Amino acid sequence: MGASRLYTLVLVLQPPRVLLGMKKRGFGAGRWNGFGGKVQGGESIEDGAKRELWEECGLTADTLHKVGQIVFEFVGEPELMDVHIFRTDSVRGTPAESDEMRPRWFQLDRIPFGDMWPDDSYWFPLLLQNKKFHGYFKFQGPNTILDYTLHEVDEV
Ligand code: 6U4
Repeated sequence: MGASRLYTLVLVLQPPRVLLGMKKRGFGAGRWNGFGGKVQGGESIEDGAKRELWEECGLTADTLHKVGQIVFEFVGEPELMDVHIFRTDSVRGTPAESDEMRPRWFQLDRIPFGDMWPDDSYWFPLLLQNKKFHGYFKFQGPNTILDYTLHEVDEV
């Protein structure tokens, strides 16, 4: 297994609520998720995360906290997805729909796991407990997890 590509994922977590976006097109369309995407050449991972948050729902975050890193393998795809996950509780602006995402607040006891990536059911509980984590998920297509590892870490 060879190359990987950097991605970001940002969760705006303001207990008792979390902001998710319905992905309207492309990879993961039809699922609720955090905001994020590919890191571009010349930008840091954190700057990429802030840019995607702004582009996808119009929010500005001054500070992001690293909470996790998950590598995703999709059987048949040559490139691994190396996803860096951030949390913030302070943002500026009002969530706005973009071409890519339709944002909506969810109560933490009503997170729509049935309409999210299946791995989210594993690591969201850690996020909500303020834990940091490293993970690896091997998918067969978009719905089936063949294998995974997930463990808490002190530093992401
Ligand atoms: P383009 O269309 O190239 O502009 P871009 O917004 O750069 O896309 P995109 O939308 O393909 O990137 O990024 C995928 C997003 O989905 C990233 O935020 C990472 C996230 N993601 C990918 N697999 C995931 C998974 N299994 N579980 C999860 N988030 C995942 O919770």
